[in-house]
Amino acid sequence: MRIPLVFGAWLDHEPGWLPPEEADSLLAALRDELGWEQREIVLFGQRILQPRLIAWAGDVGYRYSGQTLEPRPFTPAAQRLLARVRERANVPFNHVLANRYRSGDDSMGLHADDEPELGEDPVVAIVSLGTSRRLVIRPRRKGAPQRHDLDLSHGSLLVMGGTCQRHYMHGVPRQPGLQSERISLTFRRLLRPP
Ligand SMILES: O=C(O)CCC(=O)C(=O)O
Ligand SMILES: [Mn+2]
Repeated sequence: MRIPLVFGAWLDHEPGWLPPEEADSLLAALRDELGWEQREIVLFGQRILQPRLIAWAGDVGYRYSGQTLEPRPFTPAAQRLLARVRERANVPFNHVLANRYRSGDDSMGLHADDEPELGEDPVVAIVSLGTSRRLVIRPRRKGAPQRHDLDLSHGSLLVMGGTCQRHYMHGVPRQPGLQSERISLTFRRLLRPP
């Protein structure tokens, strides 16, 4: 379902994108295959542990939040999913960042995916597996209309496109009391360094 936002931004949300059995087996495979770690980031000059686990794959290094994710090969399950997401979004993604929210205490702060190596107005696709979590989407400009909250369920796909990263921020707030896990995979197209 295409959701137009203001200023040329849009979302494309497809809740049942992966059939449940396929989503189940992907969740199990990615949990095992990916090299999960909890990284330190620098926030307001202080080193803190990210409140979630991450893993990634791609043949171009990615710098974000003061850290560098060095190139790593795609695992078999991540490679299969990459091919499907590329075809569905019609974008030649070459990088995936996986986030593992171990419970409702894990989260991701409001941010935009606007690093220089993504180029102007990048399309970013998010595949969700496991427990549903709320993705909040907020306009950057105070008073601008249209905030959006979406519950991203098992097997769903969300594509953020147009000027979304220029005009909106997104994040996954804590949901205290939630005991179960979610893995999200965010697909990006990184431009190669010159
Ligand atoms: O977990 C999510 O749905 C959001 C992930 C995200 O925004 C990111 O990896 O940049
Ligand atoms: Mn993001």
